[in-house]
Amino acid sequence: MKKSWTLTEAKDIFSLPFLDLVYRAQSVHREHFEPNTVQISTLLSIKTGSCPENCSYCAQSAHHKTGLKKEPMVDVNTVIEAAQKAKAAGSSRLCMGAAGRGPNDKDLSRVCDMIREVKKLDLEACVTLGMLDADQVKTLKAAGLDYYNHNIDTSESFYPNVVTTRTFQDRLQTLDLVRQEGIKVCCGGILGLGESNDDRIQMIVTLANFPTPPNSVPINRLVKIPGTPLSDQPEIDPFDFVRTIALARILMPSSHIRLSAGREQMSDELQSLCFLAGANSLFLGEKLLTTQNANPKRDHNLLSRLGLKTGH
Ligand code: SAM
Ligand code: DTB
Ligand code: SF4
Repeated sequence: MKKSWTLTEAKDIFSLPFLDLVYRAQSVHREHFEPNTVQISTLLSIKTGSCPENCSYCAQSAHHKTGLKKEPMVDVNTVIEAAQKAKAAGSSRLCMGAAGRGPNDKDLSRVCDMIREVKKLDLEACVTLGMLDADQVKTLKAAGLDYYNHNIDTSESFYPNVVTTRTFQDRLQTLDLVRQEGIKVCCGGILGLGESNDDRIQMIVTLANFPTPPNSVPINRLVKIPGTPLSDQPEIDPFDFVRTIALARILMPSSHIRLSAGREQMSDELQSLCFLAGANSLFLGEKLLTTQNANPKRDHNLLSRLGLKTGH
């Protein structure tokens, strides 16, 4: 039977001396993955801005004045071009993100066309569209969707500090539907929202205790967006950031842990510590959804200096 983690067990691991923690995470990593390989995904925003949700970190929420230009859903050709470029750059998955509480029928049908085109290019397809109902999940599965991204973002108790237009339970419900339909789950969160280490630990325990842990766990470091309530949020202690990655690796040994948003503002050394702590996936490409990603040249250079290969 799958192990269910308690908060106390997780806190004990998180509080180990830093070197013991990283050593343990790296040991677990080596038992489950080829140690010098990172999986690469590329992001594309397919519908941008004017979102009715009030996520306090997000550039796309209509509740904040971020100056972002609203863009309607892109056409399928834009996706094909982005997918070809991503593949040529060494990416194995295209992740398409749409602003909004959930998709309408017209959007969903176009997203299904996009998924089919991405799959034709022999890339994995991931989408993140907000809340879904059971029929929408079935429609996406039928189109060949590999992964659905839907983050829990933080602990259940801190969640109302971050967004109030939906609940943590709403998030879990969509995730259950996706899992039950046999679509792989990509689910993680953001560090640096003002949460405590206990919130970070609780978030990782929640993910690890899902009926099956997410196949992919994106750990984002807050990208501070001017005009959002979190624009002046103090920086998270980098060692606490690495500790959270290590905990995720230890509690979810077979999941890909993705060092996601926020890499542009990280040193090469901090990113390397994250890899040492078990992160084995990243977003490659000029842009995340609305903000700059780490420069691809810098990324290729870093991977080469560390002797890291790209793969699954
Ligand atoms: N609207 C959909 C949703 O909320 O599920 C999909 C897009 S949303 C932008 C995807 C995820 O990106 C969020 O759940 C959050 O974890 C992450 N994210 C958004 N803005 C961010 C920021 N400024 N810094 C770090 N991560 C961010
Ligand atoms: C995830 O966890 N991070 C990605 C992806 N899933 C969709 C998005 C990061 C967005 C960063 C802020 C921006 O570019 O707007
Ligand atoms: Fe909308 Fe998603 Fe941004 Fe929240 S995170 S405001 S749901 S686009």
